Amino acid sequence: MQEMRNGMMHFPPPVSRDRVISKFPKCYTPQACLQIKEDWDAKAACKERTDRHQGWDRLKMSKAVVVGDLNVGKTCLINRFCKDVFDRDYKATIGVDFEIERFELSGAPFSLQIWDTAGQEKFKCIASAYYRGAQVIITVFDMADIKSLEHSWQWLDEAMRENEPGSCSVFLVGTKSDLLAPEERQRTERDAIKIATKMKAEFWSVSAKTGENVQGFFFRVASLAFEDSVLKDMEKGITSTRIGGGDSIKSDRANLEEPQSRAVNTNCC
Ligand SMILES: Nc1nc2c(ncn2[C@@H]2O[C@H](COP(=O)(O)OP(=O)(O)O)[C@@H](O)[C@H]2O)c(=O)[nH]1
Ligand SMILES: [Mg+2]
Repeated sequence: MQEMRNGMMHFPPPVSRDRVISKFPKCYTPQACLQIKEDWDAKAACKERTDRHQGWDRLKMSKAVVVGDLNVGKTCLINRFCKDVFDRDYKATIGVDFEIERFELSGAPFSLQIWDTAGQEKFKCIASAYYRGAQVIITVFDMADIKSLEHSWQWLDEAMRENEPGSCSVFLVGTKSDLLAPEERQRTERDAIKIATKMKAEFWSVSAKTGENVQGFFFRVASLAFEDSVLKDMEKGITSTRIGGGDSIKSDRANLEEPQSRAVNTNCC
């Protein structure tokens, strides 16, 4: 992202203020979550990279694919987060397969590609390139249509066929929470939590119409994807720096593996 012009280094424009995340975002419910910790594991590594401007020249980007039955609310969910609108016709963007959202997480830059289908799910023929190389799979169902929850398994299977086991974080998202009476919502959430646990997925209940939990959900996706990619880099030895007071990466990684900070459902899929 960083380029040289007239011998000067150019950095991308600052991340918009509503995409700066300094506190590690919480899960929706600890009953079906991927991480229960409350702070960034890789904070030290990230901070050091940023301080030395290492983050900007190797900008991190993860791919998130959104899947689920037709009409469950996938496009509305993405539009609510990326454009803060509901039910407006953005069909003009056909041909553009994904949105890119730029974040600043714990001081480090990070981008999330959010892939939406152009309605191919109607024919159950989404191209394999859509799923390939995803770090995040967001399986969406309509909380007012229990069949779409049952179909989540098929969508997850299809997405996983194109990805390595253990390479993705999976989210199960119930949309249209605004349509349900409180008792019905509770019942549906209980069913969804059971399925999410079996899928090793993190469950969220959202409404694109009211905006409820939409930002919280995407902040969580971005934060978990970011951490995952930093930790994977560290495992591959890409971060060759020493962290903190001279601790080696190895001992730092040992710290990361302390039980209190271990994920409940890590390395899902
Ligand atoms: N009440 C309500 N309706 C929604 C919500 N999200 C989407 N919808 C409606 O559900 C329909 C399908 O939404 P869309 O995003 O196009 O579904 P997609 O096919 O999964 O992309 C549209 O008529 C939306 O207005 C929501 O949060 N609440
Ligand atoms: Mg759509």
